Amino acid sequence: MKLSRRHLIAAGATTILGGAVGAPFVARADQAKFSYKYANNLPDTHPMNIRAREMAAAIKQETDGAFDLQIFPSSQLGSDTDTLSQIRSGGVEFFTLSGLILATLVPAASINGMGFAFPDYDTVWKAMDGDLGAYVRAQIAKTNQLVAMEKIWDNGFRQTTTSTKPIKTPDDFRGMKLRVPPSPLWTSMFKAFDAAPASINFNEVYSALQTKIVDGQENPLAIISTAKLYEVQKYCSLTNHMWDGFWFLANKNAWERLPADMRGIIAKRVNEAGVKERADVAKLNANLQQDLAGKGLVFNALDPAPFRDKLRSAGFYTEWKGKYGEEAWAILEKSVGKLA
Ligand code: X2X
Repeated sequence: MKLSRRHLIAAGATTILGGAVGAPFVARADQAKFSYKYANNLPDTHPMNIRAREMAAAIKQETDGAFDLQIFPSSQLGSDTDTLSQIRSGGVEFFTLSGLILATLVPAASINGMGFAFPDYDTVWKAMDGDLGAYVRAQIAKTNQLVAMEKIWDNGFRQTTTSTKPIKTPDDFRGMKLRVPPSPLWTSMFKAFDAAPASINFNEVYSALQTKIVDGQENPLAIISTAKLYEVQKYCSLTNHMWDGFWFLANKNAWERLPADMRGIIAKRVNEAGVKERADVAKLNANLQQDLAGKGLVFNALDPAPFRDKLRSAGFYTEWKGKYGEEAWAILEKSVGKLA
């Protein structure tokens, strides 16, 4: 048999492949059967993303490489509003979203953000790992599009920053142009303080503050620090006006497509990472004040009582009790005491 040049090249190629025996096989075995996207709106340096990376590595290892979680921080896949649409349709498989923004789809999900309701973290975790969290997750499940993992991740108690003046009494909010996340509860609360709230997604907050489209915004210290909002704000008033957390959401179809044992591994690792993230954020929020003051933010504490009184007299609690309904409101008040 006469060997043509083409045959020789082909034979050579076979030999090269042969010489690398095992390599293509290993590559195939290592290839994830499932590659899911997880989107979030926070910087890479926030504990949410640090714990998520750790969690993704643990899941990969425990599933022998069969499940690969790709993390997209900093709203890389779109604003929260966009990403909420994407997770509903399955364009994104996982998303951590503030319950208050999720409330644009599941109204009950903003209930933990009720103004001046939660006094401390102990009360928060008791409620969110207990009846109140279970109630909200059941409402999320009713969408038939989303599934919420059991442990809500911490965003934190929200503080108010401005470029104009500190907030010391409720009247200081009067007429203030304040960025709020897109959610009826936020708009309603700051309107009750006679402020001028503007709904802006988080991915546009830094530039909205920098260009003075708004005077201020409100977020926990861990975000003020990691998103460098201190660069474009002067005052930080410790309003602690609401507690906010992130539900770790899955697209329901994508979730149910996974084998049950894989779902078990993922849920366990996500919840475990969430509990670690809570500790990280609480620690940051407790320790960042000094650090941020060093970067130029001027801090003040305040008495929350007049703020709560103002909301009460503006009819804010009664209005929201009507919106959430008796059942949900009773669960909230069982945790935090009487509001309305
Ligand atoms: O948008 C915000 O301010 C943030 C990052 O706190 C939320 O996700 C609600």
